[in-house]
Amino acid sequence: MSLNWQKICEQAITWATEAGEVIRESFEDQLTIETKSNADDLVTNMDREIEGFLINKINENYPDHKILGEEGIGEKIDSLKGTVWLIDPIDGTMNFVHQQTNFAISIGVYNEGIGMVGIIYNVVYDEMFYAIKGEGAYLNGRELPKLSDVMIEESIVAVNATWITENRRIDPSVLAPIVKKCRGTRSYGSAAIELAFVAAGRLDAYITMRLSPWDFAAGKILIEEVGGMVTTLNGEPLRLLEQNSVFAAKTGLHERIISDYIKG
Ligand code: 2AM
Ligand code: CA
Repeated sequence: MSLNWQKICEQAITWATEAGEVIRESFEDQLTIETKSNADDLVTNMDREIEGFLINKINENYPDHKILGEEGIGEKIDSLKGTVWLIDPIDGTMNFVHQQTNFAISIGVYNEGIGMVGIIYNVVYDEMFYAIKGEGAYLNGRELPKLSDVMIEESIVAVNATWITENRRIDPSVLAPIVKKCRGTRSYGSAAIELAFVAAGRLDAYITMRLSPWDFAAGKILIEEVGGMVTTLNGEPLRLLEQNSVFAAKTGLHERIISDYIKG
């Protein structure tokens, strides 16, 4: 039986909206904050509650689909066969904890490895970004225009200062010239929001050295629907079951940054 992607998109929007309501109502409550791999890698009771909420909805409606979620409540998956939901209940947990803004719910649905539905809900701004493969990308019901090219001198590039100072993943001298050449840089602290903003044309490019599949699964679908590119920093296809560097941009800008700054 073929799946109804329109219905899946509508359901995912409904669940993300409900989850967002729960998160906004939780702002008054005391959070339980724990650290994971290191002192800056945070998880709260809300991350777990929202992941559980989404997994229950998916399981109730699509018991044969697989789910990969950041907090690992779903099963471990090692292949993209069938239909796989990649979910991040709160992308930008540090923002959620410290600022109560600039975090998102990210849901990507892949079928046999192909991105079919992408949802990013910017919870505090009540901005629902969504796309169905081949049907365009939308923000709160309005279709997002196709992206047009821009010269680097007139571009806004999202990049975290981590990657321009000494770090374990990239020589800072690779990205520093891009920072110098572009019109301005921004960093929102939520990969999903940064990817949604590239799709919406608010950012021209986004570069980061380490994201997990649930951080970029939905954003990749949104950006590709408006004609943008999402690859590793070297321009290779993203591996959906591994951590990757991620480089998202308008198509011409993407090609020129790779040829002039990354491989140049
Ligand atoms: P998170 O809040 O869901 O963990 C912050 O710069 C962005 O990078 C956020 O989207 C954050 O997602 C993600 N991020 C932070 N630490 C990460 C890690 N160790 N691996 C992968 N992604 C990470
Ligand atoms: Ca998260």
